[in-house]
Amino acid sequence: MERTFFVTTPIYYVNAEPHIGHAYTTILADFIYRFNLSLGIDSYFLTGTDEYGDKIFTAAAEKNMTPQDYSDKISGKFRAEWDSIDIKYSDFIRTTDDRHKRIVQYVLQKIYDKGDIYFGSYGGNYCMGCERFLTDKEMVNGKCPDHNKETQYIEEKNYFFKMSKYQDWLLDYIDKNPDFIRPERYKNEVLSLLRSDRLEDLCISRPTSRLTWGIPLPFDNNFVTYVWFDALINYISALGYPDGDKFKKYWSAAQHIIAKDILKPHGIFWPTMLKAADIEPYTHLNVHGYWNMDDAKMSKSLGNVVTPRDLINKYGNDQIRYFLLKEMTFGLDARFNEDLIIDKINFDLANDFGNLINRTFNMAGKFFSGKIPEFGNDNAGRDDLVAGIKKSAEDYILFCSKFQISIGLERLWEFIRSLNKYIDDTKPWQLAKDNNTDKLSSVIRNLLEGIYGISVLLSSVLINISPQIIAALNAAGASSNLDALLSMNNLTSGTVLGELGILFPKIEKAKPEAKAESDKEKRMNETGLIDIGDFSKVDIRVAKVIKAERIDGSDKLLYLTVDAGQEQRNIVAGIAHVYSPEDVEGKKILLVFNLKPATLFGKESQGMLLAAKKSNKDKPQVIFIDDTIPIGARLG
Ligand code: ME8
Repeated sequence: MERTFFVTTPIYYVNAEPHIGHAYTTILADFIYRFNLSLGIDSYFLTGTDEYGDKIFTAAAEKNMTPQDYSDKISGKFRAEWDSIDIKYSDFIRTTDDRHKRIVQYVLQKIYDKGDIYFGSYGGNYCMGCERFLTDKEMVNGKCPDHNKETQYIEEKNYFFKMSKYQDWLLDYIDKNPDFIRPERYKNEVLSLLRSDRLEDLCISRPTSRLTWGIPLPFDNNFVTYVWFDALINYISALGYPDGDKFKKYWSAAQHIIAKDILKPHGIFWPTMLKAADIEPYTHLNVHGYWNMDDAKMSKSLGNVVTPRDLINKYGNDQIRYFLLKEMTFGLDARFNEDLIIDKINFDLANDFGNLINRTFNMAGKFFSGKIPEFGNDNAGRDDLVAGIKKSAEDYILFCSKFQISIGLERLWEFIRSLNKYIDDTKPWQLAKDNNTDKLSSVIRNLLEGIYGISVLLSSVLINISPQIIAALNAAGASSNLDALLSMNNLTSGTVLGELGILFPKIEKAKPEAKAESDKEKRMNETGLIDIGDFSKVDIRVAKVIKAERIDGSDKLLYLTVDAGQEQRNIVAGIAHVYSPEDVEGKKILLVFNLKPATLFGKESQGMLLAAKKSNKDKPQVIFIDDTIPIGARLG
């Protein structure tokens, strides 16, 4: 059967306008959709808006609008925003679409007829922001920790979905399909929720006496459907479940992308709902972290919301796509500020890729009148370049397929840097001086071929600039098939190169800050001292080692799973020659929480355990922490 691919974003609530957090998920989905298309896979990309429920009803009332008018307006803004930044979604679903309402009712009826929906009474703490009841464990000081708001105690008669019936099935399914939820930390989070408690049944209705803005239950019109039960079904209603061709074609290849905030509905509610409705589970749930504005969560109430369009107008669409995809390590939170964007543009795009293109095009202009030279007879070094692009391209494809885009891009950049080094090593200007046209032709041709290969591979990221480069190489009609690409022999000798100009202009940072920064660095260099601001950048937290195991092939490394409070982390620690796994299991340690992850012996280390040693010759002593200090406590 032909390979297919189906990617979804969450459908966004229409109580807020699109911001950079929404844009990230949507750009990531757009990237992965184009990336799969470029591999020749028949792909489909769904996004949309979530329009029912208390939250939307209240937001509309505040604006003196009907919920439908209000939803039309904000949903339109999402769609316009995505159109303006060239998001190539295949379908945009709204939960107020008739096609969606019909299917929600169909699924409800199906599960009801099966006996998995019953009528009962429930009292619980309801968070309006999450649109769900929170368990006691999820609340902190009587508040929802995500929304920092008091929950409301609500008791009423309602319909319930027998979610608990599917708890064991789900545990087993996740065990048997270890990549079902990825990265691993979120799988572990779902597993620990499933293992720690008996699942409660899910309340799936709201009485119309309290809320009318919802889809009526097909078996009792005194109730409307709970917004999460309705919203999750968008992923199949858009495909025309149960009989639609798209459902038949794409559902078996479904991959959802969400941020960690909505893990529970997607990791627990949704698979159990699918199971109850006799529908195959999705293939993967891909969970990314949060963009934080210099460590504060981005939110309307904090007034630090960044709109995608403003940023793109300022820095360019391709530049922002590259920044977002490169900066966030899959699964971890990332810091967002404009200095970081400027650094990525200046270093990766302007210095590395931009310079490579400028230098090569300039030399081709100067030495070959702007024409693509033939390969010469002396082509020393070409084999290394061919091996280099092969390795980079394969890694790029491998990591991007697993949503580890930032690692994939890094691998591609290794090839870009190697081409820059090839220029420095072969010194084409010297070859020209020596009249060594034969070797010079080979060098310039190899460089142009390399630029072509990179541009094709990057065309799902640099959606405007890659085609410009390819056109300037007169290669719009050349093969973009991977094997052809890796042969580094795709261009036509003798054709004239087009003009490119500066593709990635360098951006100057705001002066006063830059100066303060360099003054600070100078002071630090002079005195060896750092100030409190520098120290506070290091986030050190108390964590408890849940599991420790040796890493095959290394006698120094232990692989630890630690509970860091808000989340579990896996870390690689160089202590196996001093401590056995049993020595550290159950102990509390200090963890550098905001260290960029690194991969050692094929394992990702998501932080660093603190240990001390007097000199390099001594063995490390782990700093164990008194059991009275709570997990997650920050050092400072
Ligand atoms: O939860 N960083 O909609 P929502 C990264 N309607 N991603 C962010 C982000 C941030 N700071 N802020 C938002 C809902 N997002 C439901 C979904 S699906 C059946 C129903 C992104 O408008 C991220 O993808 O609150 C997150 O999961 C989503 O927006 C939440 O969107």
